[in-house]
Amino acid sequence: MSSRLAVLSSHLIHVSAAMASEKEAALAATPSDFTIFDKIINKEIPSTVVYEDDKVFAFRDIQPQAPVHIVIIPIVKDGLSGLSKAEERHIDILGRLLYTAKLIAKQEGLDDGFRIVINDGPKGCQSVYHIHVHLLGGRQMNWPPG
Ligand code: DGP
Repeated sequence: MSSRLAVLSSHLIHVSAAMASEKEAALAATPSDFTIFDKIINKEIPSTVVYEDDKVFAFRDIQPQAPVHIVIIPIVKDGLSGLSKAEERHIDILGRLLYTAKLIAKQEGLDDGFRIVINDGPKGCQSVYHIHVHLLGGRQMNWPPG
């Protein structure tokens, strides 16, 4: 199989996982050093990029849960597959992700509020093991969350 075809077929497998319920996708996910988000950063897989600098990359979620749903990730995750793996050296990455979320919320016009979500592990419905922040907005959020 050509490498391009291999990338495409692994993406289709991943997208179909994303189309299953979030819980099923989370249970199917296996932590690995290299994830689909590396392909998105490298633009091997197209995405709608909303923000990019030398440390952070942000794109629209393929399965939006709100009118605005953006995934914000560090370009170098430094072993930070999820929040539960955080060590003190990751403080800069974690702070940068949240600060960038605020910048993007402003850019998206979410002046009346927004929600930040970090899913962690199978019970937290994490499906991609590259730390990421979800920025959701453009509708009234509910509490408690599901
Ligand atoms: P989580 O379930 O918290 O691990 O969030 C991962 C999110 O990533 C999920 O909401 C769907 C999104 N996602 C997965 N694959 C792709 C993709 O190929 N493109 C885009 N734009 N988003 C993706």
